[in-house]
Amino acid sequence: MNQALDPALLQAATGAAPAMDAYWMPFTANRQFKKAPRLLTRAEGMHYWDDQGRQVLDAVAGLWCVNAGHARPRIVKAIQQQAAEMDFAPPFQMAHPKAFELAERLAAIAPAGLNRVFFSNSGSEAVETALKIALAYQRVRGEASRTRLIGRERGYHGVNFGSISVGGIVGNRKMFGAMIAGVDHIRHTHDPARNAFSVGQPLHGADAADDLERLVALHDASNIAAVIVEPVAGSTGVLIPPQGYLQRLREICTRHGILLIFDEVITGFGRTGSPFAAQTFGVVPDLITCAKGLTNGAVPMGAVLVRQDIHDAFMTGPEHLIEFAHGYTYSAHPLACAAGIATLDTYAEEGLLTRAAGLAQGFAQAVHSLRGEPNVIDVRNIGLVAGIELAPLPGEPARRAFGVFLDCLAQGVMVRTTGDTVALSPPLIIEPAQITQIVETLRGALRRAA
Ligand code: PXG
Ligand code: PLP
Repeated sequence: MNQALDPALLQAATGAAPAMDAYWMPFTANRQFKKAPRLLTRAEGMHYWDDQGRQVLDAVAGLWCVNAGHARPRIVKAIQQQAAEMDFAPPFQMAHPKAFELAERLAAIAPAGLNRVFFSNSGSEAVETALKIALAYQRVRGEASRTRLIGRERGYHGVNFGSISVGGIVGNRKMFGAMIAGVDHIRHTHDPARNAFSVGQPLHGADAADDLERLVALHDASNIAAVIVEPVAGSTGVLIPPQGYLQRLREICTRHGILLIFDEVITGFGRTGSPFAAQTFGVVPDLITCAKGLTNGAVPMGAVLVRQDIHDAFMTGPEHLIEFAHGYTYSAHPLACAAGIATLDTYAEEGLLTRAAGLAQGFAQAVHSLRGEPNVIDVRNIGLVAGIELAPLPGEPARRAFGVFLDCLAQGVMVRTTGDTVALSPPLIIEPAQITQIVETLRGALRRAA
């Protein structure tokens, strides 16, 4: 190519923005974005900087993942050192020491009994892996008729076919045909008529768990392998489980031999005030999926935490045979493992996995002070996560909240919106003054949007 016309060189020479045609952006209104791009170029601690050099307070931990804040030195160094020392090691029939170390470290902070760890590269893959473990486990324990999977309306479990099949967000499902067969959904727990503006866990709705009994009555438990739910539904707009709901779901699953999977991709790693939401709510599932905060968002990684006896049920055939035909080229990638260990070190050194518990009350007070602002129809919170739901503009769902997002960004605070709910999930290192900054910026944007 004629060097003078090489777009990359031209860009470097002129400092112009890169061409934007080739990149098909995920979960983005591509045409709208490319007309007015929002580019981040640097991050440290609680902040981003954009391509104009403006500082932006991060009120969502990137995308619910940077729980220790950005560019933490220990994590940066671990990734740099690992990249130089060993870039990749095959994970099938071979391994490297840090994979074992990270698995042990995860088992140590997981709810008691969930001490076996299978690695993936994202939350979606963790969910896919957990569903496959559940189905295969039912076979290896001699319950091969248990093939059905149950999700929940409004659930988000990622974007692969298993994930959207058990997921319950119509926009993520409607374009993709029949998905996987044999899936049902229990009803969601959202009940604004009775529970709007609940502080922490809502009072009403534990009986929503009884919907599982309806599906047992329809299919018979002998055909059901597992139920998957988010302990706190994040993506769908921060839905907090009603008091007693998760306990009741656990009890019904146990009674019928159905595995209970908690999808803790968002709630894992301190978001609710304990390492896992299972601990916050005092309910132990059979499997936990996690990702995001596992490496502080620095290297893609997911994991499934598995009850030991479920794992052990696979370890029965001839020793030279592969027990579970599943795995990814990048399972337990060395960079991800190095990042994960350094992340858990950082969490431990700074007490971050329980820090949200101490900040929760002040955070709750701050977000609930938005009650009464224009168009705020509900505020929901637990730990360091909150949803502020707005009345939609007539006939234009999601538009009002997106306007609020843009306004906050212009004021130097990055929130996230999902539908007409503004979601807050700041890094767990946040200081009270920054909680005030987020809430007051949001208040101004809500008033301007009215
Ligand atoms: N399960 C849950 C509960 C999640 O929140 C996934 C699975 C999928 O993880 P990956 O790593 O494959 O994206 C998630 C991811 C949002 C939003 O703004 C949330 C997620 C992803 C994208 C957007 O609500 N959570
Ligand atoms: N497609 C092809 C042709 C492959 O060879 C592989 C892995 O070897 C995959 C897909 C799966 O890739 P991954 O292991 O990164 O999920």
